[in-house]
Amino acid sequence: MTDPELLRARALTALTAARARTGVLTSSVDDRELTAQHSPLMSPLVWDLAHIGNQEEQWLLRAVAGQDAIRPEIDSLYDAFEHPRASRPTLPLLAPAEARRYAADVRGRALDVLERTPLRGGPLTDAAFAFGMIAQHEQQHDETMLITHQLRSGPAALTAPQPPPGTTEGLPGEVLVPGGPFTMGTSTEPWALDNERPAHQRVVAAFHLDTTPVTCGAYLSFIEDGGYREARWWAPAGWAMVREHKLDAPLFWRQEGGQWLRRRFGVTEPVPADEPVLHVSWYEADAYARWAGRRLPTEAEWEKAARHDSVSGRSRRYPWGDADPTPAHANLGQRHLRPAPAGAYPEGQSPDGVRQLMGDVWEWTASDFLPYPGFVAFPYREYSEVFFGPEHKVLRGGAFSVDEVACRGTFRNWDLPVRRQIFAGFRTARDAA
Ligand code: AVJ
Ligand code: FE
Repeated sequence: MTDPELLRARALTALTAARARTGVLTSSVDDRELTAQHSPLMSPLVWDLAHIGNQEEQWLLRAVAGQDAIRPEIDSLYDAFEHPRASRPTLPLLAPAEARRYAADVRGRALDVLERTPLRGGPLTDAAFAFGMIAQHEQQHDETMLITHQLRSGPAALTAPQPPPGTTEGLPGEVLVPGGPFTMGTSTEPWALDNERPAHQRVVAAFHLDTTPVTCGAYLSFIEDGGYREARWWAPAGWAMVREHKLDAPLFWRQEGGQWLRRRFGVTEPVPADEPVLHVSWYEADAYARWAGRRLPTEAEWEKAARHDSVSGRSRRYPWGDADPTPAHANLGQRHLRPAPAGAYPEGQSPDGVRQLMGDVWEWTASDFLPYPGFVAFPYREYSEVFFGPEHKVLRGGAFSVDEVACRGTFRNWDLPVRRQIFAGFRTARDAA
């Protein structure tokens, strides 16, 4: 088992990094904006803040340390299943100053618990997992809050340095991923969530996968070829969505004087042709792939491309190997507030030469969100299990918006196929042979 002091240090680092990001996202706008609803799809930012504290209270202070509730009366306000997002602004939520105080109070106590609790690692029931789960949960809400920032109007509130350059020049358009069995999922990754478990064998036939995510430039060709006007490219429900909402481009794009512009975090700019396309629904990704004579990869194909090393025959933690991500491997952690151009991050490529599998944009897959054989819900059914079924599609690989604690080769995200506000793009595949 791992050294308990190392487990403690890892938990402390992850919790501290998450809270620093939460601080940036909740202090870069004023109190009025924190309590406003910027979109019916999202909570007010102040809801996320107190929900982060409330989950930490429930899972670290009460479940791990056996403490009594600090404020039992607020639990139901911050229960995501009791109140849909659109209704949250009408609840008697904690005001910004109160929410900050509450989250800080919980954190102070959680760090005391961390100091006193023996950590062993290993099974999910060990406290080491609970700390990792809470750090991930906060980072997931930091991504949710970043989506809210993207949806708000008004001048920019967040800034970040540009991502590294990249080019597809000299790269093949697609890569052959060999067929055969591989190990999908994990039974050993310490902070992997219930839906990533257990490790099991899957057989995938040989297929070709795009070397990089589909770019805005390629997606523009689909638009200009009348992609949004032809039913034959679309799944029936996708075509209905296009008609009902009169869609003609990704979310946040608009045309002006013959030029496509895109608004991002309060700044409008020309659509960059070499950047992975972002803010497309599953239906748009699926339609583009059909138009291109290709298809979306299945979730198993995506994971094989990202983790399988044909030399050792082993599945690794990341495309580049087992080492934790560094800024040279992938665009993660809101370090940059946009994807890097296609072809960036050569150090992060897979053994077969697939680039940008981790970070930059979440990638829609063809697959429904379903449990792996042997799935056991932990710590509660509402984390993953209640979402299993054909209505949610799986996204893989994480985006610039996701921290590395909430992203790995086995990590599974899911959403409805109509969703466009998430930081989602895609890449395409085709059968070999
Ligand atoms: C895994 C991103 C779909 O935001 O609904 C946050 C993560 N779960 N709080 C979501 C989550 C509970 C979840 N996603
Ligand atoms: Fe949550």
